[in-house]
Amino acid sequence: MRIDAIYLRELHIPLVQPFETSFGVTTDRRVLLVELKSEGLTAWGECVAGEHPYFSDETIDTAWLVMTQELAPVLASTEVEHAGKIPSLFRQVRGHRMAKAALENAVWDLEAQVRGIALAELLGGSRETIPCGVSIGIQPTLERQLAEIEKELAAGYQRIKLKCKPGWDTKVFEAVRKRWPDIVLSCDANSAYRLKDADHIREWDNFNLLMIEQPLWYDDFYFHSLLQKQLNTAICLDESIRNRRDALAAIEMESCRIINIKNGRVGGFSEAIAVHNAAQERGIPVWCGGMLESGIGRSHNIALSSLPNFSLPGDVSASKRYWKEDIIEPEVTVSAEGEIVVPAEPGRGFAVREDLVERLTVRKEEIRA
Ligand code: OSB
Ligand code: MG
Repeated sequence: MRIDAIYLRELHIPLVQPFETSFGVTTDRRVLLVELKSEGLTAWGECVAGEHPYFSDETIDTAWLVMTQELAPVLASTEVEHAGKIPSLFRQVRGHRMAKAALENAVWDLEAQVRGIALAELLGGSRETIPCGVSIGIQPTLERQLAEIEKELAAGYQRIKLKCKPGWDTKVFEAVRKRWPDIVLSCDANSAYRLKDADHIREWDNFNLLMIEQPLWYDDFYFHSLLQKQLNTAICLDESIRNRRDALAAIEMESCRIINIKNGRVGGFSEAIAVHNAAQERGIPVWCGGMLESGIGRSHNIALSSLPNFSLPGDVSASKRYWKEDIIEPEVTVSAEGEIVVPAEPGRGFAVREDLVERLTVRKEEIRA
C-alpha cells in the first residue's frame, strides 16, 4: 500500500452536554483526525488524546507535533504491506501512543478497504453485534444523576457506569441501588482515590457493582493489587494498562480482574489485539472503553469490540449521546436491546461526511513523502 498523502485535521465540535469526570469537565471537543490517501482510497483515523493532559500525558497538541515531526513522515515514505507492521515502524519514538494509534488505525482502515473486507474481520472479530453500556458523567445533583440513568436505561443500554470521586460516590450508589436493585452497574474513579481510602471503597461491596474502574493512581499496579485483596468487587484497570506487558503484570499481580481496552491508550489496534489475546488466555474479560470519540473513532471501537473476549458491555454508545450531528453516516445507533450491529461491508462500514468534516476543520496540515 503506497501512501500518497497524510492530512492531519483539527475539528472543533461542541458536546451535546458537558461530560464531568474526577479530573475535569469537557464541554467542547478538539477532534484530531488523520486522513490517509492511497491509490484513490481514503482511510481515516482519530487521535483520542484530550484537550488537556489530565487523563493521560498526551494532548491533541503533543500528538499533532509528534505526528507531523516524527511519525507521519516515516509512514508517508514507507510502502506498508500490513497494518500490523506499523508498530515496528514507529518503535524509535517512545510513548505518544495515542498519536501512533491514530496513524496505525488509519492504515488498518485502509487495508480493510484494499482487501475488500470489513475492518472487524481484518482485526479478527467474530461478533455480529456488540453489547453496549454507557458512561454517565458526574451530575450537578442526585436528581439529575437518577434522571440520566433513567433515560439511558430506557434507551436500552445494558450497563450503567457512573463517574465518581470523593464526595460523589457512596451516597450516589446507595440511591441508584435503592431505585434499581438489579441493573448492571459499575463506577469509574479515574484515579481519584488513594490506598488510605480502602475502608471507604470497601463499603461499595454492598452495591453489587460489576467493577470499580481505576480507583487509584493512573500509573499503578502494586497498590491496586493490595486494594483488590481487600475487596469482593472486581477492579478494572483503564489508565494503567499501556500495552500487553502491563496487562500481564496486572493479571499476574492480581491488580484487577477485568481490563478496559482503549486502542488509543495502548498505541493502536495491533497492541489492543495483543492485550485482548493475553487477557483471553488468562480468563480475564475485557471491554472497549471510550474517549468521547467522533464517529470515526467510534466506528473503529465497534470493529475492535467484535473480538471474542470483549464479553462485557463497552462504553461504545450511540452518536447522539455526544453529538448533535456526527461526522459519519449513518450515525451509530443502539437497538432497544442495547446492541450495536457490527457492519459487514468492506472497511469501516460508515461513510465519512467529508463536507461536514471540511466545514468543522480549524487546522489542517499535509504530509507527503
Ligand atoms: O475513563 O473511561 C474513561 C471519557 C474521557 C476520558 C476517560 C474516560 C471517559 C469515559 C467516557 O468514561 C467514555 C465514552 O463514552 O466515550
Ligand atoms: Mg476509565
